Amino acid sequence: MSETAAPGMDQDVFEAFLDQLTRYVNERLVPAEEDTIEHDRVPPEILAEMRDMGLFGLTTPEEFGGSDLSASQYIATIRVLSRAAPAFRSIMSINTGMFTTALKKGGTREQQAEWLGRSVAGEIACFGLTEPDSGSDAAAMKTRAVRDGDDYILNGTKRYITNAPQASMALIMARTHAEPLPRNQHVSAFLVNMDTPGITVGSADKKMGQKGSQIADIIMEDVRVPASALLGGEEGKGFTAAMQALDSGRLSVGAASLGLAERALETGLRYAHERKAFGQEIINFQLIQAMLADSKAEVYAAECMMKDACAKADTGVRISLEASAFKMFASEMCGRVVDRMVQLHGGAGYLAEYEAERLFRDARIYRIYEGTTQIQQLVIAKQMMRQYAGL
Ligand code: COS
Repeated sequence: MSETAAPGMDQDVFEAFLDQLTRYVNERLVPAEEDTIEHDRVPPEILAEMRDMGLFGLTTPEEFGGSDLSASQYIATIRVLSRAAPAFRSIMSINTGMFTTALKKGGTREQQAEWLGRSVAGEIACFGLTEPDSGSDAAAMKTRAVRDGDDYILNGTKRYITNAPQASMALIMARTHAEPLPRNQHVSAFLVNMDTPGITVGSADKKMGQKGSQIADIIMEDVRVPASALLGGEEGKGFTAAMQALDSGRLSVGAASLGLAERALETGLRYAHERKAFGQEIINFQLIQAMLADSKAEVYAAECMMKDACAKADTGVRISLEASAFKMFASEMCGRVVDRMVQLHGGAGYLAEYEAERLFRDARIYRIYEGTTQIQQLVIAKQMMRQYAGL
């Protein structure tokens, strides 16, 4: 049997990188959270540092200037980064997750060279799938792309688009057929410069949490792009590209949920050692211990799922079931953990002064974006039915 090299970066080099990143997260990003939240943006000097560290090129092949991490390495990196406020992951993870995945799996070589090169250099990307009238039912999108000579003309509105205000590049999913086609082949994907005439970005939406990460509408009115903008050079591949990108994006949201849950648990454990009630630290009370223990066990379960799903991804097989299962469990788990940590804090848990309150708000979106828990259930069940049918 021939030995195949493990995918990704040399493991020793990767571990040294992860140690360095862990220090950066604790010593630089966590102290920068207040500024990030107050001004609702990642501070420019931190963004520059993140670019210099190569964080925008984590998943890009070396030939295009990236580090070509394996899925296991990349998702481990996202988990570490997600111990700090979510904005730091959000600003780079559309590049390294959905945008890069779609290009790697579906882009032509010319498209990869141009757009992955720009992504590695730290130009910010966004991913335009959701619309005012289509979220979970992604294929029902209304945005149209109509061929006009050597160009396509795009019209439509994309909604809740992470990083839209900062992005210079977008992957926009649009209908190239007015009527639905089997397997959603009416959808195509386009690589679009955000400064193309006809594109307007709405003002950033006010959200429950995740301050520092911005979302907004992208409005397209007669946006003319060259035919070379069509991902893969072929119509009808956009839905598959989006779903493949989401498989990767869901691993990333699972890891973000895990990182946030770990942070919340540390906060709770610390508070339980400091806070006194009935004459002693509350950590001595078994009902407090139960909250911590249940949370720890669930964090551990999510960690095991993450490692297993990523190990499968590293073999190159389709991991829709595992990505959805991990994303669903980890995000729901994170919701339970942050809720318990607020409870453990008592009245203090409801105050903005303690970070348990922010973590509670920040966690809520993980059960919704990149596919709600209910959508993950559908994906998992569909894969189970396929396996049952022997497909
Ligand atoms: N990998 C490769 N190809 C895929 C794929 C994947 N993960 N998922 C779908 N496809 C392709 C396949 O060709 C599939 O046909 P087959 O199943 O016959 O092979 C085709 O796309 C159609 O897929 P499906 O039948 O699953 O499409 P549905 O219209 O039933 O929609 C859901 C599926 C609902 C799961 C999908 O619309 C979805 O994920 N919605 C949520 C969108 C979302 O997460 N939005 C969040 C915002 S984006 S950041």
